[in-house]
Amino acid sequence: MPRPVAARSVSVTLAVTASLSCGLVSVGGGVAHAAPVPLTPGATVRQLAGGGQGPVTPVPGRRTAVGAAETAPSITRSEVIDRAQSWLGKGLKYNQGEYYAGYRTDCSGYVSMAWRLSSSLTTDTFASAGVTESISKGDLKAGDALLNDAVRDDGHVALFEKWTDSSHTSYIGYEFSSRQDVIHHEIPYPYFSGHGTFEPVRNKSVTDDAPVITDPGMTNLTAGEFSGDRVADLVATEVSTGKLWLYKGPKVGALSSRVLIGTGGWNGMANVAAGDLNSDGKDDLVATEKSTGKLFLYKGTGTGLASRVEIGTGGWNGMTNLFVGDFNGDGKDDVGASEESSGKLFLYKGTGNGTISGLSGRVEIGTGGWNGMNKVVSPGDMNKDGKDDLVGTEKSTGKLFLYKGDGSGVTSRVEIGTGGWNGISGYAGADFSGDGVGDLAAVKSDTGETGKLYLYKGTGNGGIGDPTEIGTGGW
Ligand SMILES: [Ca+2]
Ligand SMILES: [Ca+2]
Ligand SMILES: [Ca+2]
Ligand SMILES: [Ca+2]
Repeated sequence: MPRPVAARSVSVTLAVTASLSCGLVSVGGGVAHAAPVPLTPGATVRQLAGGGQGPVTPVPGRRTAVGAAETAPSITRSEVIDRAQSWLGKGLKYNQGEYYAGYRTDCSGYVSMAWRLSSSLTTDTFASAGVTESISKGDLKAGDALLNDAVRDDGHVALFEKWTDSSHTSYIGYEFSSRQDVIHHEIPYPYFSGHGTFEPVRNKSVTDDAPVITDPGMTNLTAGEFSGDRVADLVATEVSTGKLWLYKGPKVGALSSRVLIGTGGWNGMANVAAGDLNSDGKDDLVATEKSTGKLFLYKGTGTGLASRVEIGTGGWNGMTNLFVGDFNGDGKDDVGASEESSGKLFLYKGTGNGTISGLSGRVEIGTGGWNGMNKVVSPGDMNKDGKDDLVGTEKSTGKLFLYKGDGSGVTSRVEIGTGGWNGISGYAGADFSGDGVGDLAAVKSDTGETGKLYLYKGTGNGGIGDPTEIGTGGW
């Protein structure tokens, strides 16, 4: 997650102009701290640094630590940085005898907070408590620290975020300094001179964040009947360009049949789903704008899409698994989605004129667990009972399930794919074959690679048949 770096554009003089021994900080005689120095662009900042700390103090309400694993619970690097960031701008004043949110308001208390330790440890106890280990300069990553492990006022610690540039002579770090309070700024490696000996250390319980794997080919697959010829089409976003393409049926998946219907920006949209929300016989798209959480309707014109209309004012980033179909049996397509926070599945009833019911009018059609499902789509009717159905993948098992529509919601699920569907990077559902039964078009690809597109035809009894390759590459 990108974060503002307050000191990034500031011209910083890294020379320490005053030798500030941490020993100057005296608890009994009042804590010596200067007012925070405003970092205005172009300003030359006189670096005032250093630390010191009060005694080891357990965090109230936390289990008394008896081992390193309990002192330092597992935490990701991005969580450490987020926690460090959370104390910025709060106006907290350096004070070895004060606490905020259970942690001591000094250098080691601040790092203890960022690492979510069960005690505010001190510079000379991080290692002896089994929390930290020494690492090399070259191993430093976000959430590690530069530590002077001297006792009391001679010790200090700063959190490492990232190198300033490839020379690795200075870094951007967080610290609770005796003279500048909580600050996020550029620090010469390993630390400002005159403050003792610093070495790079790692909290052994800090884990690397899971890599963000992007789907490099086509993403946000969805399907519907856009061209008015009663043959379903596939719609997908090209990751490299953010363009939206329509792959016309019956040659769904063929590059030769694709038509540009969105010129850019579609990488900023999520939860793209298709259905006819204005009852004109042509399917429309709905999609969430990631930056605002708004839900938009893009009416299908038969040859492309009309300009978008806002149909949900916000909060749609908290919803996933969007699908469109008629799930209350009134002949009008509705929007369904699962709520990430509660795992509930909701139906937002379609009015037939392009709008849907709001938050107050939504109907719960699934009581929980839907946040454990992935890629929920409505391919139409899968079992020839005339009612739209849902298909989705269970994240924990990779199994594919059918949830039959019953006119007021969906019934209990039936397994229609025994596993491996987590390896499918995306799929869309519609009747591609023209037999009145919903089918799936799915991309099989290795992680981080493009793949091929396959058609899984609906059998008519709710299941799907064996895959047929319909897109040879780039998916
Ligand atoms: Ca329409
Ligand atoms: Ca309906
Ligand atoms: Ca059905
Ligand atoms: Ca079919």
